Amino acid sequence: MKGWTKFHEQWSQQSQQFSQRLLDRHLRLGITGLSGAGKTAFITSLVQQLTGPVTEVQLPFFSPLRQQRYLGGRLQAQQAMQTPRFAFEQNLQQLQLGKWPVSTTSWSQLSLTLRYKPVSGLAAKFTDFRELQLDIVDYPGEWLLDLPMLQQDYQQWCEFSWQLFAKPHRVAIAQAFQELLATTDLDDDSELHIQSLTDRYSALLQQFRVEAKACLLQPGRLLLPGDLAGTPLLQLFPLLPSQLATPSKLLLRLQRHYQSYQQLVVTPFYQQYFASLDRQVVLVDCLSALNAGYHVLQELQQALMLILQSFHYGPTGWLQRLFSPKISKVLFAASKADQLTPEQHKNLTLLLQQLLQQPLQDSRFQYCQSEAIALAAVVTTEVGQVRTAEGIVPCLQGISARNGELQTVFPGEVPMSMPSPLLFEHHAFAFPDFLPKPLAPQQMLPQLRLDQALEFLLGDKLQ
Ligand SMILES: Nc1nc2c(ncn2[C@@H]2O[C@H](COP(=O)(O)OP(=O)(O)O)[C@@H](O)[C@H]2O)c(=O)[nH]1
Ligand SMILES: [Mg+2]
Repeated sequence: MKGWTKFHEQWSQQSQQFSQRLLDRHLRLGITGLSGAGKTAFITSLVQQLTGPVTEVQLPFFSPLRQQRYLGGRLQAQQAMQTPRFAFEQNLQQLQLGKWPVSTTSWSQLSLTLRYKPVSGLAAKFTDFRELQLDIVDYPGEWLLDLPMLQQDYQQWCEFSWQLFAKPHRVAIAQAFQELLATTDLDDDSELHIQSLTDRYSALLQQFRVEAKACLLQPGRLLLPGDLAGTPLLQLFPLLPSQLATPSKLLLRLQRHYQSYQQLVVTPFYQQYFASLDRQVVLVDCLSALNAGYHVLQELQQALMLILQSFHYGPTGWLQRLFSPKISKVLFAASKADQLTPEQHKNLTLLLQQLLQQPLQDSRFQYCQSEAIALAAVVTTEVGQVRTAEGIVPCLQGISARNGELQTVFPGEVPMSMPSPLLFEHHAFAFPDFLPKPLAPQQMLPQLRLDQALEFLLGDKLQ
């Protein structure tokens, strides 16, 4: 009996390895990032690079291409019917017309088949080419910040939320809602009452986002409901910490809604999107955060920490089993590097590393290979020089997103480490937004370091 068990164990181990090798032909890439980090632009540009005519593609650091082994990629025509398809063609068209793609309101996926010649060995001798299936998923960044809610109960979430609302960049905005809650009847759990408070809270979240440039906004579905619009699941807002100690009808209702939100919204989102990811890109827009000031930069760091922690701990054990051994590489990328002159790119990478230093300690990412780079999915600027009283300084030229006119600017320097509050008192960062340059339909989007990103993410899988 013992021998049989042993044999059975060995056999199942071997068959597991075998199926793993088969799975090697299939890679699921997750593009993660808060809303506005640049995910949609990144996916569109990446897919164009991978599927464009091999002769046109400019990716010197992508070894399969450099070694002339990359034969090209194509979009898979047959995709599961129930899976929404990433609007690659529409997004690309927008970019080629000189506009940014519209912002994402739901999740979608795209599958590509990449064809390449094996590098050496038996496979190279006996096969003309091999194929790798690459699945890429896009989703609204707003939903990402729901993940940390799995680690809290309703009470903890309320405490956490009101701590956040007390921060200097938020406190004044939150005041009216705080006063409203303080005078509300906690024993009125009527539909009308809960809905009107929810509406006020969701308006507050929008105000936080627009006026304070806040990024840590929960629950994400109140900002972007997707297919959940109008469901009772979305009747959710944080009561004041002082209202949590004594049971009330409203408290009970909100606790129930919170639990349902965790079970019926966040956990399925987690399973659907993050289960079976092999590689991950985490895009971070450091420059907008610098523009918005010290507290927003701090909030960005806090949001990243919460997200990375959720990957590590997950809601329950099954998640750790699913994820820990699976994601083998994570690329942390500071997006929109084309908003800087080239000599600032190094600082941007260093700042990103600093921002992540705290979140990365004690996170599961230390167990897999990671790299930090500064990149631009779509380069919108040209680099030049201007002569000033101080000598020759580098500058950028691009189409201003503010007025659509050609603009020449020196965007300024990026601090290479977490700047102090004091720095923001004396200095306002103002990295400008540009529009993409219009292109002819066949032209490739200009990009920066997508080849390094691809080499890190796919190079070893296309050997
Ligand atoms: N300069 C520059 N801006 C970018 C780039 N990628 C995105 N953006 C800007 O960031 C905004 C949000 O990008 P998007 O891809 O929709 O972000 P998502 O919300 O993470 O999907 C765009 O509308 C652009 O204004 C880039 O590579 N360079
Ligand atoms: Mg998007």
